[in-house]
Amino acid sequence: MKRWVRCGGFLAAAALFALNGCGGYGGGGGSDYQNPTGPTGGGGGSITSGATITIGANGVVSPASVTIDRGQSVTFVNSHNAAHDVSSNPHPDHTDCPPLNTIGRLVAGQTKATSSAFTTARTCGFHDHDDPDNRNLQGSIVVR
Ligand SMILES: [Cu+2]
Repeated sequence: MKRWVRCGGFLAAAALFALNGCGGYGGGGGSDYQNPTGPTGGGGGSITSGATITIGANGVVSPASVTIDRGQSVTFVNSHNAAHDVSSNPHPDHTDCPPLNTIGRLVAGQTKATSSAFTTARTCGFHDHDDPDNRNLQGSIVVR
């Protein structure tokens, strides 16, 4: 009598002998865990940017306050001729709104969106970590 252990054969046999080393069953998925450092390749750009904040040529953020919906990111544009390090309040711990810290250092001319979304309804203040007392480089994101 022939044994029914050929892979891809009779479906019932395949199910019965799935543990017999046929492999390939139920191996899909497994890619939905959160990458703690944010997307690096695939998956980037899937978050909608709810607002854009520009550091102007005059070194002043504009607008200083924006409102976004939960689940959105924020885009920062550095049009100033110097680098800035966008970080969450409070300085120096940066603990209020972790997505803001994914901006980090922006060189002159660089545009960057937060790589994670704002998921908590709250007001997120930010500052330039290299110049934390400069009110021209401070602002807030209202997450609703
Ligand atoms: Cu800081």
